[in-house]
This record gives sequence, C-alpha cells and structure tokens, in this order.
Amino acid sequence: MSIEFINNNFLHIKHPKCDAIISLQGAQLISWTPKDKIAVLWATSLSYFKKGQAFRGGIPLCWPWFGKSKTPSHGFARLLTWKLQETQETTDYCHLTFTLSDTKYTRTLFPHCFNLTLKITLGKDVHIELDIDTEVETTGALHSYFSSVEVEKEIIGGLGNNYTDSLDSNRLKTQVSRLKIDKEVDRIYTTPSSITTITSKDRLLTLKHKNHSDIVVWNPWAKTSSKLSDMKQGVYKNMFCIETAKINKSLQPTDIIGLHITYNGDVVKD
Ligand code: TA6
Repeated sequence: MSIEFINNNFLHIKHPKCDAIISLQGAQLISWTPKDKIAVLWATSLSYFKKGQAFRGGIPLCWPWFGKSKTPSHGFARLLTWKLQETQETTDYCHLTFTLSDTKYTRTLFPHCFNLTLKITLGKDVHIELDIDTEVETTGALHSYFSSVEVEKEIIGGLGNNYTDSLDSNRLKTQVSRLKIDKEVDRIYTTPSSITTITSKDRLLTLKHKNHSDIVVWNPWAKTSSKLSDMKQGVYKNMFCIETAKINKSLQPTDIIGLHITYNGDVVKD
C-alpha cells in the first residue's frame, strides 16, 4: 500500500484491492474504486476544493446536525480538518482512523465537548463507522454520493414506503415500488430497511446501514444543479445521494452510525 499527499489535504491510497482518495478536511472519503471496477462514489473535481467550504462528493459527514436548521448547513464536521491517528494494512484491507474533538471555535457553534472517531476500511468493499462521544443528543448523516452512468437507469430498493418530501413542504407521502430517479428528488425515507440495493445493468451495489433511522435520497436535477457553482452542467445525470441518516430519531450522546458498501452482490459482512 502507498499513501501520497495531494495539495496538503487529500490522501491518495493505492492498495492491491482498491484505489481511494480521502480528504483530511471532513475525513471525507472522496473516491473509492475497487480493483478492475469503475469508481463507485461521485465527486466534483478536486479543483473546487476550498479550505473551510463543503466539498461536494464522496461521503461527507453531517454532524452535529443534519440540514439547514442551523448554520453551517449539515453541521461543521465536514468543514474541519481531522487528525489521521492510525493506518493499518492487510492483504485485503487498508484501515484508517481519524479523530476530531471540540475546540474554542466549535464551542461557539455547539457548546459541548465531543470526541469523534471515524474508522474507514477500504478494500473490495468499504466499511465506514462514525463513533460519537458527546454530552447531548445530535442528528447526522453519512451523505454518500454515488456515481452513475445514467441515473435514470438505477433502481433503488429497500427504502420503505414512507417518506417526507423536502420539495413539497415536508409532506408525508407513500411509495410502494422501488425508486427510479427521473426528476429532482429530496426525500427523507422514515421506515427504511437496513439494506439498500442499487441496481443497474452492469452493477449491483448493496448498502448495509448501521443504526440509521432514515435514508435521504437527493438529486438536484437540471434546474437546481445549475445554481450549484461546484457542479458542471449535465453532471446531475451521473450522480445521486443515498444517505445513512439519523434525523427523526436522534443519535444518543454515545452512539455509532455506519455504512458498509459491497459491489456486485458480494456477501455483506457484519
Ligand atoms: O441531503 C439532502 C440535502 O440536504 C439537500 O437538501 C441538498 O441541499 C443537499 O443535501 C446538499 O447540501 P449541501 O449543503 O452539501 O449543498
């Protein structure tokens, strides 16, 4: 395995089983490509990276709140530089551990002590687990962006039948079939199963969520994405977000939220 630094912020990890990029800002997995496969996560160009601003793509960590109810949007965990504590390598996996703790600055936004630990395991599949240790209940999400050859051809299963529609005054709605994204979508599924499947012609992704209460699905489609300065024209067709979230039920002061992604039907590890 080798790890190279890019622009003092990104770690480029080359392992026999995969290639990956992680941003130290946000401890954000930006890209993961299992050997001989195509990139699973979507991210905008690294040239859009600006210190202190949210970088769009990969798996941003939304914490200690989800959404725009407070500033900054989706919390501050994705905006701060995390500490790389440890790396370990086996023939199959590469393990990285990152930490973030409260500072004078974070206490102006969230007046509590906290210690976050993010463990990322990369190989032919990916495991990501956020350990939270703080004084109060919080909300959050692993806001994963997936790549797609053509988003309208992806079929998303395991979302459950109930969602609130963020594009329609958070109205509670029902859906009986699996989801195809063919328009702007911003939904919080409130009764999801623990496994989400994403199926297209050449690929089956299986997402196993740990301790989520909700799944958020987002695609900005043409009009909304044209207002996002970090998304090139037309690229909304090549991405979609499926987010492992704790929104309607809070994260406890000491809690974990996690996600395991497998490619092409490989067995999901516990
Ligand atoms: O998770 C869905 C969402 O909250 C959408 O409403 C949309 O705003 C998206 O996240 C991206 O948010 P961001 O702050 O990263 O631009």
